[in-house]
Amino acid sequence: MSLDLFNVENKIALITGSTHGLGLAMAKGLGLAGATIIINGNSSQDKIDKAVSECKAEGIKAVGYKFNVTEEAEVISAISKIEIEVGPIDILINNAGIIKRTPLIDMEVADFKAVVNIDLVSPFIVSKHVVKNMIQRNQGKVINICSMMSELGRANVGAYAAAKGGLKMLTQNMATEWAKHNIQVNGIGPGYFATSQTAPIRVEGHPFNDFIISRTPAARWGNPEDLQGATIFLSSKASDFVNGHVVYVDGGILATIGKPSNEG
Ligand code: GCO
Repeated sequence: MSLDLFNVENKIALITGSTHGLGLAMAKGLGLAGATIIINGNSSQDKIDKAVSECKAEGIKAVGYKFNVTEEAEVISAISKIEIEVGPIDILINNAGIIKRTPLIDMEVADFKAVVNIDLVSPFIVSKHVVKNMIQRNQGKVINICSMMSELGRANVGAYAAAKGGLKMLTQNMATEWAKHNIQVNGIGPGYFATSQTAPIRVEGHPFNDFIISRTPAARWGNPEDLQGATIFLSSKASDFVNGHVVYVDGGILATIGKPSNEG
């Protein structure tokens, strides 16, 4: 079997929210496989520049663009600039997202809307404007970063679960509408990974840390690099007939109801 199937050499990949964490890890995975990666963030130019420098130090072709994925005018302008200055976007990874851990009964409506706006509405906004060009070229790859919360509820992350559950269905609808243009839309559902987002619940001895270790058959938190294989698969020819699926990279969490605490 030709490894050309997984070739992303010289493809151009935009990864939203990729200055750190899983977004940066997925970007590096594609970059180390030969793609040109576009780092995006909205918090600070310094963070974008640092991420780009980090990639370049590893021999990765990388450029950075600062824009707010929730603001359609900024997205339209940024995509136009990228396609002129870098080239046509072959791969879009909608990774930008936030989480707010608050019981629903206590959650402010504004906070609920903020989570949904970034985690669900922005993949729609960015995809709509990137895919317009992919349709013209009759090819493209879109990957939406879903979550365990695309399938399961968890106390105190209701807005996030609503958004990520919606993102799974949006992935299926995007696939339904765009597959005829040779655009494959799929998702990646990370399990519990060691990132800044999970740092507060990953502290040694934190009840949630112990819970995740026992709830995950692999008995460990994911490392961001664990996502690079699925990212390359869904970004390459190898997935040209894969549409609307979420590939869960979760150490087995969704495969099991778990085990009694007294079982080894
Ligand atoms: C949480 C975690 C999760 C993970 C991931 C699981 O508070 O439950 O932050 O949301 O980040 O999304 O797939």
